[in-house]
Amino acid sequence: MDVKKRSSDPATQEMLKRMADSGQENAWDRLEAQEPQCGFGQLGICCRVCNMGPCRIDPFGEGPERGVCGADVDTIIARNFLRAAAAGASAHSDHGRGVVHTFIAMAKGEAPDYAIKDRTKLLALAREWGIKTDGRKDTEIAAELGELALAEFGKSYGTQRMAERAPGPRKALWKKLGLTPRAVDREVVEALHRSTMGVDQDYKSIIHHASRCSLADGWGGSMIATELQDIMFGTPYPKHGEMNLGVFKEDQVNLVVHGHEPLLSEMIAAASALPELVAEARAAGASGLNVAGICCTANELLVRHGIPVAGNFLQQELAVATGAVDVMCVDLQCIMQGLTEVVKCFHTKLITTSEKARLPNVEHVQMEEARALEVGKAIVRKAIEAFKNRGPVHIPKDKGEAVVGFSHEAINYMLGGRFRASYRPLNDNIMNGRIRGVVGVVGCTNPKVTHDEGHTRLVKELIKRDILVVMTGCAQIACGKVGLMAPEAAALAGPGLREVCETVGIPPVLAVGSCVDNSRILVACTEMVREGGLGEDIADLPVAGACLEHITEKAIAIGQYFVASGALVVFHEKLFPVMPGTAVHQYLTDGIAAEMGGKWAVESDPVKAAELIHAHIEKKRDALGINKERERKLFDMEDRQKLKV
Ligand code: BF8
Ligand code: SF4
Repeated sequence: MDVKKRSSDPATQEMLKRMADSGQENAWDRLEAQEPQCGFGQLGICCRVCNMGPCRIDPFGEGPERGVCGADVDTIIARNFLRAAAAGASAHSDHGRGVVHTFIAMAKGEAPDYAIKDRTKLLALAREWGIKTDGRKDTEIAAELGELALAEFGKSYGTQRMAERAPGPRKALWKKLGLTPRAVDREVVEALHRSTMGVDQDYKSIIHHASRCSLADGWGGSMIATELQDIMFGTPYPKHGEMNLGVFKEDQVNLVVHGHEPLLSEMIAAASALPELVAEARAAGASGLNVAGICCTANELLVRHGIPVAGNFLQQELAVATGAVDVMCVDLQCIMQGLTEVVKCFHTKLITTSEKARLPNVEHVQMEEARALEVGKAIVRKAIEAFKNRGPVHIPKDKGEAVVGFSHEAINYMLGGRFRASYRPLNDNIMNGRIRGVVGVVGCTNPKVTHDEGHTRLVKELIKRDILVVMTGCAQIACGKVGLMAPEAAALAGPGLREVCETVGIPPVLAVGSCVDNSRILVACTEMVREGGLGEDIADLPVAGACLEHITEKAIAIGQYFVASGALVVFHEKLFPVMPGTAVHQYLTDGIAAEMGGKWAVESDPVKAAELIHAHIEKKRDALGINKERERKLFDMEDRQKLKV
């Protein structure tokens, strides 16, 4: 086993060796056991939509060219793509709906442990949605806002309210193309309907709906999740954070929160700070209580409270294998069933908390919003109890220091200051060329490629080229671990970006949050357009998105909503589930740009991906006419030098 091929992260390499020596299995081992994986599946050319199948198309043109129903290769790929986007949109949006339910309960006084933490945001969103705010109690406003937000998931008529935020030309384009997202549920149901046997069989029409359904996620379910979480838990502002397995403390009770919905983990974090529970932990022989996160629940707590992150998706089993985790408390999404096996080798107590995400033979403590803090306390007590049974531990030393929490409001504030918060300085620095553009590097970590390496190498290459990077998800954790989100990382940036970072006091890589927080990037792009000087639409901006290690269907939904919002999105060539050389591949990576301004690109090599993105950004700059400006300035300087001679 070559651990360096499996991961570029030293803590992960260390734990991989340890697990191998102890005969414990993890995702990399199970991937090896699966090999060779089904090539048809990888290329998206296997259909099991109906029971005349499963059908597969021969990629070499020697076998069948159509499924039993007559579906061709493009239809089959597009249908699989649409179903993935719909599943991804469902996951983000069902998380969003869960948040709205708790939000309404909070507003009605039925969830007393939750409160309005960001009143400014509550009022701003209420006004945006036409809710009367004068002379009303905050909770009254919140209750009305919550009901309107809930309707966004299932309303019978109309389109997503959040989509109104998009730049004017983008909204006009969506309207013209019939892409303005309606209710989230409707888009998802229609996606499943269209992709059943014998319905939509024109690949462009199928991808068209993948756009609409994904837009209902980005400009709907995800954005609602982000906004309402901000109101209830606070909008992120810059703070210190630490990331990697080295955040575990040998002498403390370590409680890991893992998943995506921060509703309960917020309460666990609050409970762990209560003096009575700290005293109980001390009485059990620990020096304190240490809450750390994994996956996007981690990102949520990190950007709002600076709670440490133990690792990203592929590190969940490794965290248990340190022997230092007393409780691993999971909510939903990206929770490997493999955890149920690895906990058998340790004292670690695995606890599920959402009725939507159960694991066989695992203790379930149901999250209840009416008594959420009590549930949080009960889970902390279970961790204290489990601590007493702890065996030997092995905690890798590695951890990265970072400054995190760059919500779009924080970027506004950092750049413009309290009294003139604006994106003007960012736009100016893009226009004067110090910053060439902005790229969102997001998404998962996949064992099929070297863990973390795609993200970290790509990001280093981008900042070297004076491209500001914004991050979410597991990619954010990958880069945080290696110090790319520390202010000192400015030293790795090109001279222009470095100058801006040092002047403003930001790192060259900004941690924005969880995967639903990709909606913050949509809002930031819209603000850049609104600020002026960089075109009229997101498609005009020198921006792009990238994910070189994607796993989940959620990543497909995110990619497609960025494409349909006008951005270039780069995925790893071998992980993109669309067979090269097909009409649908050609469409997604080229033809779609003529309609939407955005498109997909595929590239396996992080350096080449950075070059591709840089070239795209320079093309956008040329089109905006802002590169000419720079050339003129350089010419002026030369002119002056000549004069001196
Ligand atoms: O929603 S990046 S592996 S944890 S899916 Fe999952 Fe992918 Fe990580 Fe967050 Ni996003
Ligand atoms: Fe085969 Fe068509 Fe059924 Fe798919 S829908 S399994 S291609 S018959």
